[in-house]
Amino acid sequence: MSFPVANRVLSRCLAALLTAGLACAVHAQVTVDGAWARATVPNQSATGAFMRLTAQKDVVLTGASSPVAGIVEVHEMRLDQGIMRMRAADRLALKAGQTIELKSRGLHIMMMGLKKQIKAGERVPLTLSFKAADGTLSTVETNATAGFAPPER
Ligand SMILES: [Cu+2]
Repeated sequence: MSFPVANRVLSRCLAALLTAGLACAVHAQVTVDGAWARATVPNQSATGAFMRLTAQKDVVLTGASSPVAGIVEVHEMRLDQGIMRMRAADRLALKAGQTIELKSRGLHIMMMGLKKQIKAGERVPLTLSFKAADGTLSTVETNATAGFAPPER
């Protein structure tokens, strides 16, 4: 079995295994890749974060949080009578083995009520919450690299 997730998650899994004997495979159901957040200018209150998500089994992204933002939501962009609008997407379904890309002008993680300026090069901690079809809840922690453009692949 492999754990293609951040070391932090893995170490937390190991801790859970050691202390409670819990199976931790459920924590490793989503891989986050290429996470970045758009850097902000002083006093900017909101920004977006983007990444690729690959689930090992069918899950739904139910929410997200970050210590640097008051509110974090999953947003989708919609063309509405010729105007691009964004709105909260309360459930984002991930199919097993299928990569979903959250990107500029598409699905994104919206961080609002920013508590500080996000400077290019900083790492922005994000916790993503998932729910599997059987009701199992899990979280994945990632660090989005701040910048004004997507990182080179
Ligand atoms: Cu948004």
